[in-house]
Amino acid sequence: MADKQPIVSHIYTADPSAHVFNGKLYIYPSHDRETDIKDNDLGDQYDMNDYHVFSMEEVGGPVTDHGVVLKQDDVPWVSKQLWAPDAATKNGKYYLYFPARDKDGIFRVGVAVGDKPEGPFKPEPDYIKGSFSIDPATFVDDDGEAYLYFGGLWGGQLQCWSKGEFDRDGAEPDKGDALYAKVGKLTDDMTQLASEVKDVVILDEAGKPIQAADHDRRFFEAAWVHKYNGTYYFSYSTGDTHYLCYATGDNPYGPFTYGGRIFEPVIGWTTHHSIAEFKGKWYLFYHDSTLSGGRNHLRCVKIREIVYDSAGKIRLADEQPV
Ligand code: FUB
Repeated sequence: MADKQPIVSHIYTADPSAHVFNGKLYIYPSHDRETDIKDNDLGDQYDMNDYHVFSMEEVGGPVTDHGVVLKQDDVPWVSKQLWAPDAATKNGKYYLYFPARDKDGIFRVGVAVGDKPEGPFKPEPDYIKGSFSIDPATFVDDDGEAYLYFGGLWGGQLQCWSKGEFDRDGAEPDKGDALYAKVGKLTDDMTQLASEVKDVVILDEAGKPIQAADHDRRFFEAAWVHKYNGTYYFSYSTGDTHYLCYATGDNPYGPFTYGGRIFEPVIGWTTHHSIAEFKGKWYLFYHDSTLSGGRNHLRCVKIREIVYDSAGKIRLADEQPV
């Protein structure tokens, strides 16, 4: 089934992280809002200040908006820009992970805890120690171990951390190995990193790290991990070339080998997604800017079905194999 309509049109939504909890599909998106801030490469126009949660019984069926589940004013360490969130469950609790700028303007990842998938969520007083940059994504493996992935270039500040500490003037390299997303195991209570974060290395078909100049394939932002048939899929956005790509590996840390493109550029600058199985079918959750007539910072979440071929390669269900 292909569904190219926004899941909701009463508010702007983006960066959808989808999970199935208790047999229902939940989507944790960014909540875009109007602003007078002009578009720039740091993404200042993405000036969001709260989160809503959505749920549905069927893809294409009615969508419930559970309202505001967390807002900027409730998080003591945040100064602005509540960007792309994700959620996870463990030990009967639900966790909302979110990036935002701290009081020094540095992006960090925070977590808020709730009793139900639809929130509300109570934020921890400080950000997750050792976290930085944007776009947190969680993956809970079959053995119950949970991992936090994060990172995003340019406005997401990943390039500011190349030397291990924050350097406001850090720049994306134009040659050599590309910068990597980060991954760390979460503590059993899901609120801290259990260890130092590692690089999520993406290799090409020849086993060599993807190069910084390879803008069609290098990691930019929007990390997501899912597992299909025992294989770990690390998917991401290439940013300035606007593709959604994936790479596969045999464990949650990688390395991952580049596997191909899932999605071509959408209307709007950013592209950001998640992938989840619901009622026996697999779906790509993504956004574009069609609802606002193409305004980059006013986006809408949509859903498309995906399929895997016999080699595990992903394609959209309604597109012919190439
Ligand atoms: O929504 C703000 C930022 O735009 C996200 O964090 C990025 O992934 C991009 O979609």
